[in-house]
Amino acid sequence: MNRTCCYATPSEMRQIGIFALLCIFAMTQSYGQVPAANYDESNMPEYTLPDPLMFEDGRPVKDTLDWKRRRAEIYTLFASESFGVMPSGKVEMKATLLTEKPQALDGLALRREVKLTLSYHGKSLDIMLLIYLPKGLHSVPVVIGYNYEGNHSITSESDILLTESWMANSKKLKITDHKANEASRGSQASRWPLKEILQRGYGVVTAYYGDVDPDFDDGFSNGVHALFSGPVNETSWATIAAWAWGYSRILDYVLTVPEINPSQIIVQGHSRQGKAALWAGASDSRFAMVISNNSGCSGAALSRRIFGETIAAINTTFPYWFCGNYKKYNGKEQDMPFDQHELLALIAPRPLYVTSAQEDLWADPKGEFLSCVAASPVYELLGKQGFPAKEMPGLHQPVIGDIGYHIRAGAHDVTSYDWKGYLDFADYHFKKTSQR
Ligand code: GTR
Repeated sequence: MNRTCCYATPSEMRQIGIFALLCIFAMTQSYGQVPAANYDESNMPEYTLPDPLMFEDGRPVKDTLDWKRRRAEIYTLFASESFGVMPSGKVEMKATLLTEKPQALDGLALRREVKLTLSYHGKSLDIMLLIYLPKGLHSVPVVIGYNYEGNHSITSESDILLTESWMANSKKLKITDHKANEASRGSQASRWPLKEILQRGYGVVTAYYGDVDPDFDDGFSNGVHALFSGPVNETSWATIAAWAWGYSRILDYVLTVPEINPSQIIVQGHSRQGKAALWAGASDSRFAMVISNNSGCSGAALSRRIFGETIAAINTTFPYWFCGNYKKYNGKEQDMPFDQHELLALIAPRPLYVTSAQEDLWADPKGEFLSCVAASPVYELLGKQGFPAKEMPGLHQPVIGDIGYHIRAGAHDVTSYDWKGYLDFADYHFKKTSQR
C-alpha cells in the first residue's frame, strides 16, 4: 500500500499496542513496581530500633564477654537475612607483579599493578590491583577501595592496564563489546585525588569491582560466585557479600606487602561499594578502619525511617545484591529483626567513618547519622568514646570520635572533601593528631 503520511493502519496499531503491553510486562517482570520514595520527615512512621545491647531472648548485654555472644547473634542475622552467607572454603592465591613504576604521579608514588589469581577446586579468577604507595615512606597506612569503571579510570596516568572484565555500565562508558576502552581512562579521577592522598602519607589499593563479581543479574554464574558454584537457597551469598569477600582477599595480599603497615589498613567504599565495605569490616576484623561513603539503604542508613530508598525498592531494582531472605522485608521494615545501626555496631571497637551528601536524599543522610548515634552504646560498652554527637551537625562540620561522620554539600559522589575527612579521621586514630 502506498502511504504518504505516518499514521498506522488498524492492524499496525494492534501490533504496536501488543508490543507496548509486552514491553510493560517485561519491565514489571524484571524490575517490578518500585514504590514511590518518601522524602517528608513529617511523614515518618513511629519506630523503635532493636537494641544491640539486648540478647534475642531479652536479657541485657552487661559486659564485653556478653557482647561477644550478642555480636554473634547480630552477625548471623545479617548473614542469613540480608547479605547471605559467605563460603568458608579457602581459595589459593597467587600474586603476579605485572608492572612497577618507581616515579609515578610526578615522582610522588611508587606504583604497581598486581594480578591476584584466586583458585578453588580447579577454577580460577583474576583480580587486577592498582597500588600507589607514598615514595620513600615505610610502614604506610593504606586505603583499599573498589572502583566502578576499571583501574585505568581512576587516574589521568595513561599507561595503566585496561580492565579486561565485563563493564556493567556499558552505555554510560560508550562501550559496545562490554570491554573497557581508551574512552574510559581517567573517567573517575575526580573520585580519587591521588596526589592529595599520597602527600598525606597514605597509600591506595584499588580494583575494579566487576573483577570480583559483575554488577548485573547473571544468576550468580560469573565472578567469585562461579568459583564456589552450587545450589542457591534463601541464605546464599549475593553480590554485595561477594564484593565484601573480595575486599578480604585483597587484604590477604596487602598484608604481604612490606611497605604497608598491617595494622593500619582501611576499607573504603562508595554507595553500593560502601555497603560492601561495611559488611567487609563487620566480617573481617583485620580491617583496622572502615569508611562508608553515601552507602544509604541497607548500608549505614536506618531502614525503619522509610526515607528515600526502601528495602522493597532496593530488592526490586537490584534483586541480586542481597540474599533471598531479604525480600521478606519488602514493605515490612518494622518487622526486621535488625536495623543498620547494628551493622555499624559489628565494627566496634574499630574506628568507623560515615559520610553523607546533602542532596543525596535517596541515601537518607539523617538516617545515616542516626544510625551512628544508635551504634554508639556498643562502642561505649567496649570502653570507647563512641559517637560524640546527638544532634545532626551542619554541613562541613565533621564529628570525630570512634565513630566519625560528616555531611557535605552536593550530590551522591566521592569528592576531595570526603577524602580530606577520611584522612583527618585516620590521622586522628593512627597518628593521634588532635581533632581538626
Ligand atoms: C543506587 C542504589 C543505591 C546506591 C547507588 C550506588 O541506584 O539505589 O542503593 O547504592 O545506586 O551504588 O550508586
